[in-house]
Formats: sequence, C-alpha cells, structure tokens
Amino acid sequence: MITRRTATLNSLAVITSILVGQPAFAAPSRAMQLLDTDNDGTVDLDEAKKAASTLFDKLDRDHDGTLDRRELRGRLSAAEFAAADPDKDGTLSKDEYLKVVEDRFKAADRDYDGTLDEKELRSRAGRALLPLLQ
Ligand SMILES: [Ca+2]
Ligand SMILES: [Ca+2]
Ligand SMILES: [Ca+2]
Repeated sequence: MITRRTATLNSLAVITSILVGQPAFAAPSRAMQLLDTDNDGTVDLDEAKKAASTLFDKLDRDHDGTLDRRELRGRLSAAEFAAADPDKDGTLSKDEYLKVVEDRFKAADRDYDGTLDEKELRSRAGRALLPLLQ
C-alpha cells in the first residue's frame, strides 16, 4: 500500500541520493528490506508467501482461518475477491489467498527469473502485490 509515509520516505530517499550523489533508489526500499529475509537483494516467491501468510494471520481477526471482505479491508475489490473465491463461500482460505499472491508475484516477475528485484517491485504489478504482503 502506498501510504503518505512511504511516499515521504521515497521522496527523502531521492533527495538524499541527490545530495550524496548516488543514483536514486540505490538503497533497498522499505518493502525490499521487509520482504527480502535472506538479504540477497530480491524477493522470491517463498519470501512473498511467508510475508503473505503472516499478514493473513494478522488480518484474520476472528481466527476462523479465513478472510472475509471486511477482514481484508479493501485489499481486494469485489471482482478480485470473487475471482479469488472459486467456491463462492464469501471467504478466502489461506490457500486461496496465497494463490492470489502467487498470481500477482508472477505478473510482477517480468523477466521470469523467479524473483522480484527493486524495479519489478516498483512496477504497477509489483505495487499491486505489496498490499497483500504487508
Ligand atoms: Ca531474497
Ligand atoms: Ca476470519
Ligand atoms: Ca524478476
């Protein structure tokens, strides 16, 4: 999710990089820092799914092991939710949720190398993935 705080931090990163003469975004983004748990500079599907799974548990306020649209708090539109809920029971199981994450991960992995680098994370598809991970 692009929060005002993230936007401010990104602007600060740009300003700082201009001041110190480094290319913009040379430092890992906050999303990358959070998601890249093995610190190899990219986010692989395992890392994305681990973050998604943690978020899923956090969002599941009533601890019934599924997320309804209320618990998702706007992370998926009605149409996206319907597509992700093939059994149409009005909730997403963790498997169904992780399937959406996997689809979005693959959409963002433009060079098909199985990982997302900074550029891919910042793409439109990458930014569609992030709210499902954090
Ligand atoms: Ca990694
Ligand atoms: Ca629930
Ligand atoms: Ca990639």
